[in-house]
Amino acid sequence: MSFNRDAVRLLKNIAEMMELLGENPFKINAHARAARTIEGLSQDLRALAADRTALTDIEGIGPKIADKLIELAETGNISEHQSLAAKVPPGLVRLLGIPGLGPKTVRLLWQERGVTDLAGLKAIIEDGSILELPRMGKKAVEKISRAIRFAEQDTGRLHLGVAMPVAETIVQHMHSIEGVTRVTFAGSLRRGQETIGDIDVLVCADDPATAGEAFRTMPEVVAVLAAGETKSSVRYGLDVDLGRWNFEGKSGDAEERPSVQVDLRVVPEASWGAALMYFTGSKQHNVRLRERALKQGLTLNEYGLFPEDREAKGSPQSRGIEPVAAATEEDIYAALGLPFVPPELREDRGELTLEATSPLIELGDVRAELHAHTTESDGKLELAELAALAKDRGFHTIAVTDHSKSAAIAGGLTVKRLRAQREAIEAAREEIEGITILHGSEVDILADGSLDYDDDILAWLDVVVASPHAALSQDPKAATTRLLRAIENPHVNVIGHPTGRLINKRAGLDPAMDEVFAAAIEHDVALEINAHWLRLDLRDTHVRGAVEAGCLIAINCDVHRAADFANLRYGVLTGRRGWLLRERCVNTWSAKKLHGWLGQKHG
Ligand code: DGT
Ligand code: CA
Ligand code: CA
Ligand code: ZN
Repeated sequence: MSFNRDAVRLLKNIAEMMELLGENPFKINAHARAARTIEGLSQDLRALAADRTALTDIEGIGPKIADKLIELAETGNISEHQSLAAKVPPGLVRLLGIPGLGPKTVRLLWQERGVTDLAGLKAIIEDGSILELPRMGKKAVEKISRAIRFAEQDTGRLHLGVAMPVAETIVQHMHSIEGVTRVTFAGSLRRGQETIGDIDVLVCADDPATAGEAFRTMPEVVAVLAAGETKSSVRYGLDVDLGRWNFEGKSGDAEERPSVQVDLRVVPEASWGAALMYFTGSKQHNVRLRERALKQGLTLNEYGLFPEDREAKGSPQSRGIEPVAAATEEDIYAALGLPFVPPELREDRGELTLEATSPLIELGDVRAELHAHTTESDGKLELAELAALAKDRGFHTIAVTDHSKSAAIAGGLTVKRLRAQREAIEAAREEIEGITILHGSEVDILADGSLDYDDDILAWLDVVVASPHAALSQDPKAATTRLLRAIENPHVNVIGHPTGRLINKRAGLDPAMDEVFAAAIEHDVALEINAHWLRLDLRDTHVRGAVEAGCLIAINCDVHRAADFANLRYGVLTGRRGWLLRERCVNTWSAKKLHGWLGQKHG
């Protein structure tokens, strides 16, 4: 549905350029709304574009937008888009992606100071002239500088949750190719890293040339970078909107379709395990394995684990030496005297000394969601829909945790609305059997660490997730004090997305994590791994620290819409990267144990 994708991109871009030109808000909104509508459509609009009425019948598409879609179908472009693009410098649109810079401000920077791109913005920050503009105080400018510094570190690595579905589609495609006997993805993606540089795919094939050809001619391939006998590399086009910010510094063209590099390697069936191990990495983990092999008089490469033969020249496989192990990863680890190391742990963080194989958390262990929003605040699901979806996933408990009153833009609930919600929940409990619906809140942790509802309200709820949402650029000391104060509240069960970071977008809080862990243990508070792939907060290294300190962890999807439940896997991957054992994660507990634990602080 490349037509829908192009339509969304162009309409969004039109809305942004209109904003920068200060045009009529209703017009801007009509384009933005149409773009959102089309994003959510499952039918291909190109098929409808011959029929104006069919287009305007779609809620969110008016007659003017319909004409533009027809124009796009007929000519491949929208003339209004082109005339706007002639007026608005492309670098300016990208500035909108910097947190703290709204359209009004960017417009002002452009009109009053001639700023047209990031370099221009940095120049007026440096010479201080930005401070002469209205609403541009020292604090606001410092915030923008920080956002710029952070965004400049953005390496263009892809979010885990964007890369994973792409890799799965490719794996599925390669499976369907005649003569392909094995397919999997490896690399950082298999290790569940929060961002991915490129996607690595391994296959076994009767005919490597056919497999390579099939890979390079996938419809989404936008460029072929390499086409060797056993190795191919392509750039694969993405349908997701990565935001304007991701393009800065790479291609000056905000219109260009985002893409990711995918490497394919065709490997021999007999050395599948060795190849999988090698290309899963990490590089540092592989180095440790090779060191260990050498100490045992063995040599490890992507073809197998071989007896070391220092005299001979050339690789062991080229001399027809039989490997000690090669077919499976398990065989190779075993031959090295090691238990199987799950991919998520292969980061050279001490995993080779791991003895006990107490069960790491797995996706199927999770039986409760403790952080979910409904239409009462900024969620898209009605209470009953939310409960039904949680039940479908086999959960025994779903906690409804809409936003608290300070989160005004997110539709935060006043105490009065919170009380009314209790009645709706009680009605839903009557209707829906087989799942416990808890009434909770995602209560804002305000900048000073106080919470957004009074203690009597927090006590009255069934569960409290306390999260920082605003003031996320405060200094580490203030951030520590803030989180400790929230943890100390006698009614808080979980700290939601503790740092508030957004991967590649916002650094978030930087508190003294050891103090946070100690307080969480003392006050019996679980720290959340927010499973959304933009957050993954706690991050893997924080989870590791928390687990080592002895904290409880919650893995929550922070559900806003049905699809968010599927993010759970990313939270679990992150937990595993932090060596999270099943029993330390409260979402794996039985209903009885979980409700008992929550109940200590409520009712
Ligand atoms: P990425 O793509 O930056 O997110 O990270 P990886 O870990 O997927 O790295 P990538 O794609 O460069 O290579 C995939 C794996 O292949 C890597 O984890 C280990 C292995 N590998 C690739 N190149 C080398 C190398 O030069 N030496 C060693 N020891 N291993 C390598
Ligand atoms: Ca890779
Ligand atoms: Ca690679
Ligand atoms: Zn939330």
